[in-house]
Amino acid sequence: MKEMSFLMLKPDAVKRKLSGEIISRLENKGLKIVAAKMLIITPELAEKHYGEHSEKPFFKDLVDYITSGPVLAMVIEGGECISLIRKMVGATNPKEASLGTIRGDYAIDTGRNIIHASDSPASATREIALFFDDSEICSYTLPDEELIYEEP
Ligand code: IDP
Ligand code: MG
Repeated sequence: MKEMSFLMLKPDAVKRKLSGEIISRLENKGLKIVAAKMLIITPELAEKHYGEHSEKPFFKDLVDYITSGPVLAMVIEGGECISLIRKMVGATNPKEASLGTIRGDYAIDTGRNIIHASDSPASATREIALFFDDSEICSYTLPDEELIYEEP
């Protein structure tokens, strides 16, 4: 089943010039980028996005981190892509993330773990709406979709 997920390259990924590497992994997997924008998140938006963590001891550091520079926010579409992208991203603590995952390959500390991805369909819907208008999401077909999917 085709799903949309929200994915965000955090400021450390952008500043470390890892955007291309990470986007290539998504494209090579067969996933489709249907929306993308670079922005500097306001503290208000950061607090909304990470609202579930507002009582955690690391919340202030997290808001400071995510607002410290530009992020690349994206909507990704693909078959069961919410759980798939979480697997590609790897564990929250990069030291525990398997090698071969994005965090496992490119990050070391939890507070600098370079990428965000929605963890459930409900989170994906909420996060996409926080960052994108419906009109910013592009509906299109990749020329090789029939090579990637058994069913159209
Ligand atoms: P996730 O990004 O893998 O979904 P969450 O538990 O939702 O992980 O935490 C959101 C973000 O908060 C993490 O990606 C990380 O940047 C930060 N974070 C989580 N736990 C800690 C911590 O113990 N110390 C510092 N930052 C943390
Ligand atoms: Mg999370």
